[in-house]
Amino acid sequence: VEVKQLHRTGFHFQPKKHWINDPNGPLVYKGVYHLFYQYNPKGAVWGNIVWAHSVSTDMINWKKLEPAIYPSKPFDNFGCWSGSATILPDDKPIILYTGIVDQINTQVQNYAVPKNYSDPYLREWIKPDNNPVVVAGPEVNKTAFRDPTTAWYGKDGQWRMLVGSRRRDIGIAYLYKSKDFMKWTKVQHPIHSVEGTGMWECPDFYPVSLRGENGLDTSIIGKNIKHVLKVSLDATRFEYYTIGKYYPEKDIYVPDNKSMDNWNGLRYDYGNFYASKTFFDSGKQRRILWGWANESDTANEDVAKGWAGIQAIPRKVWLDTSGKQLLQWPIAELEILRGQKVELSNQKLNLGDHVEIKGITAAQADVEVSFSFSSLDKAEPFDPSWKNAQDLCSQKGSTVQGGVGPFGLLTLASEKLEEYTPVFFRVFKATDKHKVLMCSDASSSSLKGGLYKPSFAGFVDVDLADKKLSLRSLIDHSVVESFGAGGKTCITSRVYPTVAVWNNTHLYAFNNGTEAITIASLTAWSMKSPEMNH
Ligand code: DQQ
Repeated sequence: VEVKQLHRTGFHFQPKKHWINDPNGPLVYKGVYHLFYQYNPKGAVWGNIVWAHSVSTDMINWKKLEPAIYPSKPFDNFGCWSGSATILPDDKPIILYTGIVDQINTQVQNYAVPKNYSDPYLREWIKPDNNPVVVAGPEVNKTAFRDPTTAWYGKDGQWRMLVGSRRRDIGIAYLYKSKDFMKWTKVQHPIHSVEGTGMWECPDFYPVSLRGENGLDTSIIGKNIKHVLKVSLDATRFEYYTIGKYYPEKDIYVPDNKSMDNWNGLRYDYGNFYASKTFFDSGKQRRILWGWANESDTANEDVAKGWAGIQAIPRKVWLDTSGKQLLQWPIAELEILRGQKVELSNQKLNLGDHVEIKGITAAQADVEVSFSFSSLDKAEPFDPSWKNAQDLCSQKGSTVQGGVGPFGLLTLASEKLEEYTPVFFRVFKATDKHKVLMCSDASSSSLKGGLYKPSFAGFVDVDLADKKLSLRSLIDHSVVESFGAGGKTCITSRVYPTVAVWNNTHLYAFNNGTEAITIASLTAWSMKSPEMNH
């Protein structure tokens, strides 16, 4: 008999057991979505890495297949690390991935192709013997040379792709070109590099439209387009992206701002979200983002649980009308899991109030709420020396009284609030405009010791003219994945309550600011569990 696990997720992607990390090579083929991911078939810690493989028709219900790529050849005997898929003409998927060739982790780039294109599940993959197709040249650090991107096709008839790397502490995304996908040559200049950022893992590079929410095929270039370059910084375990302009003739990318490495650098997620990757969903004309949310308990606890790591809910990603940042939103398909629903409207929250949202399974829920207030006069002054949102959130948590805010949700809360993960806003008055802080604070999430309980936070670049702020939180036992202001700022926390579990979990809305806040509308749903890699 299997023991009912307290922290296993209900609707986030995970295999039945063992360790997972990066999402790899997401793609859609003949109407079937494929997700590969870094997986240890032997245990709940990192090691023995293969590309596990699952398929779905909605990215919510998943069917497990046999691993697609696993060590078996001299060019990948010591590991099959991250990589990406590209759809070649005539709808022919091909994978580029990093092979580990020796004990010192020398890295090369390999390709793999489906054995049988008529199988929509693409169960078997071939790694031809002309691999590897890219090896590090003498000027490249061969043990820091990995994670090839999806390739894009230029007007000159050549494919291009990036490989993440570093030289000393300079983070680099090398650019390679090929006519036939087999013989690749390094372009003299990298697509981008930034001093002081260290190893760039899992780069991603793709076009976004200046108009509307539709995604673009990775090879699209032309007018009304910007490009996004994202990297995962091994040194901090955070990801950063820039929006900029790509000049295809010169193969140069110029970011609009140069904030890849500092506090105001843009992030998909200001919490636990790493090694992410996007793909173009050609059927629904949208770009989808997958990211890995690691555990924040100890390795011993992971071994005891028998599993570690989840994938965040796939998100649609597109450019905000400002052109200055991306927006993200859980894919619409998630809504098929919505069950029992409760609604609230016009509920006032005075200083110190907390109101319970009853009638749903608070441990596994989807909550959408719109807060309003009548004035910003009481907003606390913003000290310009506050550069780091996370530091600010750890000083000014949900129990520290404010002016406009803190207000928001208390998720995964025990009845007497010995444990809770607050997700909330706090509005400050800066010299020119207002500054909005969004927090997902794990510091009060569990009575258990030895956990990593950061006060994750980001600023929200939002116009408060309408005096409203919206929040959506996906709550799933050990995950709280939140979307502020329609997806402008997103934060994922991994938490391990000991009292607030299963039916002992509660959900509250709260205000701890002197300005009264109104819940203009709130809808919360119990979430069902999909088929998940049984
Ligand atoms: N994980 C993979 C690497 C990648 C890292 C190894 C990022 O390819 O750089 O499992 O989490």
